[in-house]
Amino acid sequence: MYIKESKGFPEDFLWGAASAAYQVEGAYDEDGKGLSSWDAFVKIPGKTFKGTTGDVAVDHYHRYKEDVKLMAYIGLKTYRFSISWSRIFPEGNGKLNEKGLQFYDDLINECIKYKIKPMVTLYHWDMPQSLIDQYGGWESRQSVDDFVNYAKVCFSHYGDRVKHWIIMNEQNVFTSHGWMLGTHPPGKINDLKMFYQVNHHVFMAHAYSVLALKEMYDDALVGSSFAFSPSYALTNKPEDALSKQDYDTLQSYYWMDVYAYGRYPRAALSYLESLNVKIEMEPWDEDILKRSALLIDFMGVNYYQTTTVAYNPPQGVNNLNGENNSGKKGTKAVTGIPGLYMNPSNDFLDKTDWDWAIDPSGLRFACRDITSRYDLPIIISENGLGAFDKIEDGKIHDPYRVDYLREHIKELKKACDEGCRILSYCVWSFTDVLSWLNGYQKRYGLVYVDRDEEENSGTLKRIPKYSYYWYKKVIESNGENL
Ligand code: BGP
Repeated sequence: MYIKESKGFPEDFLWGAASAAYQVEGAYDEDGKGLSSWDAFVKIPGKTFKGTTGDVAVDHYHRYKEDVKLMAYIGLKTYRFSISWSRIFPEGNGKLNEKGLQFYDDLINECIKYKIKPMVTLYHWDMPQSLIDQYGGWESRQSVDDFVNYAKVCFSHYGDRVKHWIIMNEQNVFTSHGWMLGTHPPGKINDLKMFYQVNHHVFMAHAYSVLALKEMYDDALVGSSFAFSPSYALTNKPEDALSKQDYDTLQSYYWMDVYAYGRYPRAALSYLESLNVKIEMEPWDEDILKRSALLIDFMGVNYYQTTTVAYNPPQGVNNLNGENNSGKKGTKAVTGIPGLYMNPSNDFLDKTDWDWAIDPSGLRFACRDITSRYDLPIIISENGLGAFDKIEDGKIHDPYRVDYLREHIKELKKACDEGCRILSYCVWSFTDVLSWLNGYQKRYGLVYVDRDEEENSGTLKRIPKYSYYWYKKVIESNGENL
């Protein structure tokens, strides 16, 4: 849409950067923390790139003060981080761990000291292992009660200082990797029934948490973050357009509709019925989902790339996992579900070394789509570039990351001009972090961390990259100086 004059970003826009507990904290068994699903999963040979773990990660647990100080220097307005459930409840339920509570108290207070608003994610994939041992984790309905109990403890303990809450991070990603692709815990492959059942439990955990938070703090802002890859039809053949609809329904709206409308898309339910998949629900679930949908304040969006969709005949591509986890460009395979759709590469777009399509306009497309469909404010809770960064003369020159971020921010600004209500933009990630399946070599940070795949490698020293200094100017100019 051509808008004559840009109004730019709103004055109170929250420029941020993000992390997740498992990817940065380390200290995996310190101060009473229980093991999480990821602590256990990474120890299974062959599950992660070169066997990398988050045992030490980038040691944020011990170095958070240094990290927050670096955030303060560039004037970061918000720091998005996640709480590790098994630090608060080592067993997931039962006994509370005061030292775990204290860690996040300290981190939150440190942020506030520098006027950085803490934006807290409650679940960024590290389920307490004990709950998996007790009853299969998310596979059991019991997980809903235990999650909501954990959520309430966090709300009542930190809610006086934390205004922005993200309940779930990328429910679509952790459930599909966990129960369809077998690449995240619990490592199950093609367990379609359980995949949808688990999702229902996670939706209920999200919904009850939203209701609980609003009862305690009606001025809190709450939502969940969705990994949104908007799609383009490969051609204007009607069958490609319909496959795009199937893709959107099953891969995007299936989650966002539940968060925002409190109901599953009808086409998805019909499809599941045809596969004999029936989601077990309590009679009151629909009502709870609807009530929570009325209360969410934003749609959280983690945006990295768009997807291309083409019709896939019943005898066609049958491949759920095409991921390139090595960083060897051009090794991603085409994925597809026979009879529904396939996802060929988009020849109009450049790719990262991990074959993620680089598409800044996709971010604007995502915001426009959410605004039209749900009319909700949006928090961009992640966006960034994974790359091989090299130190030269003690410095990291990453103009490619600046280009990536600049182009995405430009498109975001256009989305604001087009009426989207964007509240915040968080770069993934503040420091370099452990990439779940890609080790330490896939770096996203504005700040370099001296370590690689080997445990106890590197000094863990923090070195601000060129992109860090660039982002400082972006924040100072409220997105005008790009
Ligand atoms: C999102 C996750 C993040 C982060 C990011 C980059 O899916 O929420 O935790 O990891 O993607 O992904 P990757 O590390 O696989 O490159």
